Amino acid sequence: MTKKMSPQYHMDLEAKHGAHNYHPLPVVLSKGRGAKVWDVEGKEYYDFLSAYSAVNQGHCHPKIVAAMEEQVNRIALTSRAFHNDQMGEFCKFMTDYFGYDKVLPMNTGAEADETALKLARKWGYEVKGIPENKAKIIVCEENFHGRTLAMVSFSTDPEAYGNYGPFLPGVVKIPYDDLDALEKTLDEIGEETCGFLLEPIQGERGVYVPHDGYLKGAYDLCKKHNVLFIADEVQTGLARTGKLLACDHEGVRPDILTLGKALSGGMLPASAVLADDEIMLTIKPGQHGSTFGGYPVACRVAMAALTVLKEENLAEESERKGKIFRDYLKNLKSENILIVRGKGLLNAAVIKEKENKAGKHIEAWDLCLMMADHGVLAKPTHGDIIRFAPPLVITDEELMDALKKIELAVADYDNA
Ligand code: IF1
Repeated sequence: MTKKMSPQYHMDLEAKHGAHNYHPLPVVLSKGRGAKVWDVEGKEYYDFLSAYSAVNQGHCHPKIVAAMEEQVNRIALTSRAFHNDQMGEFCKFMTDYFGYDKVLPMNTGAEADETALKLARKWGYEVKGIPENKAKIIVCEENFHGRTLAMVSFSTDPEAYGNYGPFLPGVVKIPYDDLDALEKTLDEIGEETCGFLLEPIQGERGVYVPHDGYLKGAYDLCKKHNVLFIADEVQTGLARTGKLLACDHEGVRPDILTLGKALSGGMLPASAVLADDEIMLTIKPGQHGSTFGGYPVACRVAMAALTVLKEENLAEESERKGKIFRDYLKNLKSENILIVRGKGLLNAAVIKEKENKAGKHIEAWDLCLMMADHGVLAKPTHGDIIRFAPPLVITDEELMDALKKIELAVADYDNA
């Protein structure tokens, strides 16, 4: 084996010269196709993370790659100082696809959520009539909306916000999945509140699914108090949970919708905010934007990525395969799998920590290492939860094969 091919070589380089802001599983990937990835030594794995749901359409989807290649060879970036011949097509495509008056393109999920917050505040002052600098936004405990300062100001996770203060004012945090808390808070501060921001399923919390009726109930309370219902579908959107949007499960149409991740099928950072004119047109030229937001490559890639979702019925596929996945895991009846939950192909299992026969404490991380040995990649969250989110293009055969490998890893864990 040459030095360049050794996984350790790459991990050492990264540790020596890269910031230590992540703790990845010890695998070094170099190729991906569909639901599979390969490491630098050629070992094959099923990808059960999908880059946190950014590659819903599968790795290197040929139609998305083709769109990207064609565009980068013509013109990649114009900035928004000039028009380009993809932006208008993209805006029409997006607003038809999702049913909103307007779209505002950004790059990352955090930027889309920042944009939603800025829009909500502008709307709060200019349409709702909240007195200057008094606008409040209501967010949920245990949320994850990104890593910018405003987004970590929303966070209740000390890992995410610790020693990054001072934080953004005007943020009110309430428990998730609690309509009474929302009602009480709106009764108190509804008049100066511009928006309520939530994830339809809390991803980082460990795929925490709220009770049926929560989204609709929250939406109705927002309407009663003239507060914008803002859905962060950066992770849950784009067919991941078995519908195009997770809000579709309850027939709720958010006032502001944010998308990211799979909007580009994992090709590049592309995010978007959708809203109707009353909200979106409060931002005037020069008041918000980004160098790369809506650049020609992202526009082309996003249109291709969204076309693939429909052409390949990925929402229906996600719904159907998600049921197969959860049923299989539940039927394992392992004493170490405490809970299996999720919607579509966004799932998680709560893993019991234990002592192995050598008296060593083992937990979800160790099960992930065992799964990697058997050829399935997934990542733990919060120490005791494993997220399972394969690309939605995974075939039935591949899914059964992956489930058998997961079963072997669970048996290793049970017997450890
Ligand atoms: C990391 C979690 C997933 C998100 C929602 C906005 C963003 C995210 C609902 C920001 C990002 C990521 C980022 C990734 C880990 C990850 C994650 F575990 F932290 F929660 F997916 F489950 N809204 N989620 O989930 O999007 O700015 O990153 O494009 O390493 O931080 P971004």
